[in-house]
Amino acid sequence: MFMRIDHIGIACRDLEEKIRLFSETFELTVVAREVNEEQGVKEAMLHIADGEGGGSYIQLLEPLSEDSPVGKFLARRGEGVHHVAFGVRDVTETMAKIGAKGVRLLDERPRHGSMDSRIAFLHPKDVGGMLTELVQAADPDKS
Ligand code: V0V
Ligand code: CO
Repeated sequence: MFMRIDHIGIACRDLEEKIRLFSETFELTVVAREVNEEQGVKEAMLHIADGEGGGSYIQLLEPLSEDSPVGKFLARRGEGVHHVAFGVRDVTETMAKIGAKGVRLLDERPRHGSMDSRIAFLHPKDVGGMLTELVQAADPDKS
């Protein structure tokens, strides 16, 4: 079902500061940045490696407001791992498969994600407390 870990999302109070920390500590390069109003985040993707169907990344996330998903997470739990995202070939098909197992889908249809991916979230309470994201890369047949 999953081809690779696409990214680990990290909730940050200060995106620029965490970009410096991760790029210096782990020698990673920022390959994309975006403000995603729908998701309430300003984010940066740091490339780790390439895998089946696309790359894998660290995604650094700064909230656009306190009442956004990442803003609420920071208030409740502080900085740290916010979600794990798995690469899939067909996000709509995977949503249907997982939804049929009784896991709540937080999105009725795929949304726009980083680097023109299509994304959907699963409820953390239904998968062991881990906020889970499904990612269909813009071109899953690349690499
Ligand atoms: C909340 N909970 C979490 C969690 N956030 N558990 C694990 N990981 C997280 N990140 C827990 C929370 O502690 C509660 O548990 C319970 O879930 C329900 O919380 P709630 O107060 O009812 O709900 P909210 O309002 O905090 O919302 C939580 C959810 C929300 C997960 C429903 O954050 C959501 O819809 N997230 C999906 C969208 C998102 O996260 N976008 C930002 C990334 P207790 O305390 O009751 O036990 S955008 C992104 O990744 C992009 C653009 C990309 O990859 O391209
Ligand atoms: Co993400």
